[in-house]
Amino acid sequence: MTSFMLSSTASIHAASFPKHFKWCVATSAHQIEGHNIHSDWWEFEQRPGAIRDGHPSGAAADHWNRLEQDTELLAALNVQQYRFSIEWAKIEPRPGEWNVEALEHYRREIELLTERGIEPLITLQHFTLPKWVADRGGFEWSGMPQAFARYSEWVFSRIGGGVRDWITINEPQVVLAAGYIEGVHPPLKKDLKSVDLPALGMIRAHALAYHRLHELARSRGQEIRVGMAHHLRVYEPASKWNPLDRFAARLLDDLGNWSMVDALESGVLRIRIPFTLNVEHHVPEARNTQDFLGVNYYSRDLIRLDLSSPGFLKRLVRKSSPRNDLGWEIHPEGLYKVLRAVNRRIPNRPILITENGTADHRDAFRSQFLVDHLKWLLRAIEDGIPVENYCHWSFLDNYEWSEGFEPRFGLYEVNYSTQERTLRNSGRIFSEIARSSMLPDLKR
Ligand code: IFM
Repeated sequence: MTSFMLSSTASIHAASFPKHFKWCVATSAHQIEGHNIHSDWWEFEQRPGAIRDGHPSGAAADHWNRLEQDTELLAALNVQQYRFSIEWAKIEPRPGEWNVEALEHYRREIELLTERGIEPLITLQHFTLPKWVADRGGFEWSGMPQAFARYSEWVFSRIGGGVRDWITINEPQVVLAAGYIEGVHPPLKKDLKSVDLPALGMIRAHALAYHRLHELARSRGQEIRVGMAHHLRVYEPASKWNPLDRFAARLLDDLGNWSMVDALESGVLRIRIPFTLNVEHHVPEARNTQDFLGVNYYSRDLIRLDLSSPGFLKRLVRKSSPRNDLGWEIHPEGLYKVLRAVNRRIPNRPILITENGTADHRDAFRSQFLVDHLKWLLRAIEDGIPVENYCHWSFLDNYEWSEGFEPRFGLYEVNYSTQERTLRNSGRIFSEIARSSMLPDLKR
């Protein structure tokens, strides 16, 4: 096992991050809080075979009962910002029935953070839905935009007074791919054509919530920003000499990376999948509804057109490339490529890095991953790309959806038998970077 240490010669990367740059770590409610019993995921996890390691989320990292201690651990990372999600299924377990205790819990969480000078960055929907919403069709349900906007307003009007930045929906691209194409997340559909309705539902839900939150904020004289967290990947042809691979990579880039981003700019959602789907939805209320762009970056896929694969595409990783515990390619330059692509598409819009991290249960390469990605991020900032922050995924180990508890993304290790948290070496390095806003040279 390789472990990385901060060099005793204090060799710090010459350039440092801008003065107001914010260091942040991220989580989502279902993955850490535990007992999300009124959600669609809770039900899904009980099915045999649903979760790779066979474990439902249960108590997860028991964060619900450890707010005080966990906030201390957050503060020890020297972060200025914490991205977390509010759980709709806990706030509104049945239609129109508002759980005031759950709301009070999140109010307290915001208070604890604020007392320590940590700014909350709130996600309103991160993969899970209340079961009653999922039973009505989730994002395919015509009442979804109203229901989501009503929930968002309820939260904002009661506990949003001190919160500036709001993320409506986390990774719409992953919800569509995993839930509607690959069929590994609820609602377990496996049909390329089925992405049309939920994609439209997400755009409408976001747009309605965007306008309602802004109206409310205006009426209170509060300044807020609202956006989405987009999962952006690098898609490159498996062989750059093969025009079919180039075509396939381009297609996936348009569809996977940009269809939702563009819809929130232009108010037009275009989904083009050859021989399958060719639709254009006009949603004028969605035009110009991202005050910032949330970027979740993890990896690169090399794309091969392959008629025998589902969707006619194969995702490959070059044999020589480093991979994480989940087999994802580690491609730090990809963060730079993605940021350049965003800034070319939507020049000068504030960008938040809402997630970046890796599954590394031995903490063998996370430190190097972190520093390498941050070097490329710094280069993007030096190029003038307006990136305001960096949220590392994740603050602590958590429930990795259908992969269960095995993948370890945390700066803190969690022992799920005792719920004990231990700062990893990479966590130490992160906290030093967050304190100094400078990059260390790591020695092995
Ligand atoms: O754990 C997830 C998170 O919920 C969404 N973005 C990717 C992370 C790692 O897979």
